[in-house]
Amino acid sequence: MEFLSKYQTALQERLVDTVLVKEPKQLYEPIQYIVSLGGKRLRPILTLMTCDFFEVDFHKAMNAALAVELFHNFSLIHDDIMDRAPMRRGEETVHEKWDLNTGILSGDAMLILAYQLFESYEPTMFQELAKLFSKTALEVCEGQQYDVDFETRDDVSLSEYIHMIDCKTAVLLGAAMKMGAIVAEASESCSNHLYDFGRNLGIAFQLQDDYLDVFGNSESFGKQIGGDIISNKKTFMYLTAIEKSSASEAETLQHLFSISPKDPSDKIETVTRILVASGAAEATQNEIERYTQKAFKCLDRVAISSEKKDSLRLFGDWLMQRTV
Ligand code: GRG
Repeated sequence: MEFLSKYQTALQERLVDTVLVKEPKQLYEPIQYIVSLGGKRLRPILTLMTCDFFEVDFHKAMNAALAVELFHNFSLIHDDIMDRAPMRRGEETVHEKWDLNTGILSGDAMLILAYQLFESYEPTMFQELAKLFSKTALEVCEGQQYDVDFETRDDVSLSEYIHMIDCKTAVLLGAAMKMGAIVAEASESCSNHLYDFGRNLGIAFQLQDDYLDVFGNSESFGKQIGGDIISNKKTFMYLTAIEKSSASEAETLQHLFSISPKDPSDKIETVTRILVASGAAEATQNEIERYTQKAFKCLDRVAISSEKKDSLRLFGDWLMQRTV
């Protein structure tokens, strides 16, 4: 993805400066640590790219892009605490490397730092960006709560699941793009279509994340494989398998998702087998494709050149072929 390198380079330089360690080190080192572990930087790239596509210097969107990436990294620290996850981006999670309280406070500081970055915009733009950011952050919280609630429910529907990942993951991709459009002073209609593009792509992206959690490679994916199975997460793939399996296989799945064995390897193996045999794994891939195409459709009424729309489609296709 050659055309992304100019955004990546500019972003990396500014990110390094944004997370410099100062006193107290215990607060700032974990911030530098999580950010320096890398990641794909999808969300800030989307912000910069969107601004650029409206022919406005993308550096103008840099602080909004940095805010989105800091917010994303903050949410990863807190998510890993809530999930008791040992690994992130192939390395120890913040709460494992330091401790729980450090993860909570450094995460909180990142959220404030993210808000602070909007202060560089003039009042009208600041208000628009901050408003979108607050709305999005609250939706992410709602999504996270639904996710937690679903762990103890056995009647979650597919549409409830999609609503949960829309809130937890997709709205941030949509907001990242809309922020680029706001900075570029694009029309409201264009900004909203790009928001919808990002949101649909975000749903496809989270479905892909769930798929990779089972079928990915732990080294390239950077997380423990089978983590969602271990923590009994009722993903789209699990819910589809329940619908598509025979009564006895569905019962096995339901039972396995009600226990937490010390050694989860047999559980992971059986669940994985049922996910494939029931056709749920394939159905999830079809759903990823359906949301990706839905996202592409949103580009029809965006006033940017067809060449730029092609770049966004390329980006979407690349995202859905990822193993990371
Ligand atoms: C918003 C106040 C407030 C609290 C946050 C913890 C929490 C509440 C929400 C969790 C949100 C979350 C972590 C969703 C998962 C999204 C997701 C798919 C993460 C992985 O994204 P990638 O693959 O990661 O882009 P990299 O490592 O590439 O940056």
